[in-house]
Amino acid sequence: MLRTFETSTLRRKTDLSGLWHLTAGGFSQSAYVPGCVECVPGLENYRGISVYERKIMCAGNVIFSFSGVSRFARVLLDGKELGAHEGPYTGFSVVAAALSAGEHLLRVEADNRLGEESALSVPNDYMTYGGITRACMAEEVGNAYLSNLTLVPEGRDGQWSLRVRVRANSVLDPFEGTIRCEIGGHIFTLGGVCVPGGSFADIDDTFDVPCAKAWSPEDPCMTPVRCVLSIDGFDADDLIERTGFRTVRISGREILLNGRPVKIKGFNRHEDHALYGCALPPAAMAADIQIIRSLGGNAVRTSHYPNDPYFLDLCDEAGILVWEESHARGLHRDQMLRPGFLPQSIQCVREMILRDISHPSIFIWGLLNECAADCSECVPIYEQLVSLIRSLDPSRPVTSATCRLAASVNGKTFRPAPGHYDGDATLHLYDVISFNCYPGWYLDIPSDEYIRNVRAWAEANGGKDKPFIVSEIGAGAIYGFRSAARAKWSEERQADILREQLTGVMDHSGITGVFIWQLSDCRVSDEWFAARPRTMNNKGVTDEYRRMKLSCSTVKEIFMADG
Ligand code: ADA
Repeated sequence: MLRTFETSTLRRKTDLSGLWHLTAGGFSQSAYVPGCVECVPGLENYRGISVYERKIMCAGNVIFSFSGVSRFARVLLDGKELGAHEGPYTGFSVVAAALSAGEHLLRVEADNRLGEESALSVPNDYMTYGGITRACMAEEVGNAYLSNLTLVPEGRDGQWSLRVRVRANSVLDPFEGTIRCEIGGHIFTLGGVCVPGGSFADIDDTFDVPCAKAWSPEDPCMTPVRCVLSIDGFDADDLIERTGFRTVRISGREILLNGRPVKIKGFNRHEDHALYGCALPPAAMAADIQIIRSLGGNAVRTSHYPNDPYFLDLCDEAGILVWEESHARGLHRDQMLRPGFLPQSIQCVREMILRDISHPSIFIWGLLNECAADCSECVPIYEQLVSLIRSLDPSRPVTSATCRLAASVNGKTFRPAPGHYDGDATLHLYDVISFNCYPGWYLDIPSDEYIRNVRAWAEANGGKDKPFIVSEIGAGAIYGFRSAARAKWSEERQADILREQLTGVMDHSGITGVFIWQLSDCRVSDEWFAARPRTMNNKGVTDEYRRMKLSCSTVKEIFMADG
């Protein structure tokens, strides 16, 4: 299942989860999909093309949808290429037309090599796995079918309206039809479409929804919306998406959800697990949400890429607020100026927003975590991507997590390199200011003082009177390493540092929230950082198996005590 709910009632669907034949690195056996190639014994460090094959019974026009193939995918049916896709964290579909009824051979080539052509996926402080890492599905459709259904609620004076956008597509022949929307027993007509053969037509309409029930973290009420395409009085195709009626607005230094200020108590989370790599099964995703809740958290940041839509559905249903982020972590000037960087970033932003705009849990979009925001040649890239996000979705605020503030703020003397500013030069672009900081871990400064310095600097450099989020704070600990001396890397030391950091942050008036780095330990690319013990980022409050470290009770105590 790509989603937690049925997305169509009229299509014949085949869930493509299960055993496929995998050929990679001398291995030629069956392997479970979705899954990471690195979870196959013997392929733990494999980089190369993984060839997945399986037979499928189908007929007519078939849409093959993939939620995530890492990182470059080529899809073939009966030896003929249907399409290709760059980027591990957003999904894609390919269509096979007029298939004869019977058995067909589906082949997916997943390439996890990192190089010039993978501008966003580079060796990094997280692992880029390989394989068909998220769910996939085949659906039979007629000549006319729907796609790209998105829902954006708007609330004013207690009245709700819904903006619905949907695409009507023709595989081969032109058609005329009408589209209606069904919401909880009410029917709204979207209008007529006239679609040329092999082409598409978009419909975009907004209507009042008198029956709407609001969504909130306390009462995360999801509303299914079914869109139906009718031709000559027959229902030719349908699509179901869900919305949650809520608004997100910025007022001074506050983020308002349905008019009420929210305080973020969140966790950064990588899609990573000791047993599954980045291909967490639904039960493991649901368990992560339970851990977040049990520790008093109300939010998650999808550091540093768009997450599995199934996880976002679970967040919608649990009322967990989501900061969703387009893909990029810590890329420096030369990496940002590579020819592939901007086009791949634009593609990632577009695919993320088109796919995820309907999730009520997403309250903010993030981009370009700790990239070169202090470099004059890179600032225009930030400007372009922020305005793209705003044009695709004006209903949510935008932010970027940075760690670049003027060195002099913390008493260091520093002369910026040529072409660089002294600190982040992009804060004026955002609705919310977000800083990553590790006082007590990378820096020997009390958190309280550090946050005060950062805020004062941000206020004077484009962040005046804006909400302020501490988007990362944390310290490392190796699970099971206990030390009476509270030594570095011990669970005790991590708990101490988190207590000091969280208290310093939470006591600061005007802070809109904090995301702890991080929920669980995660694997790091071997090529990236040999100095990370175990080749893992060990700042999780749980380890990679979700075993809780001592810091969990510290976090819980502080999060629960804070209103
Ligand atoms: C950064 C970065 C994270 C992680 C963290 C750390 O702030 O955004 O991805 O690398 O540092 O653990 O040092």
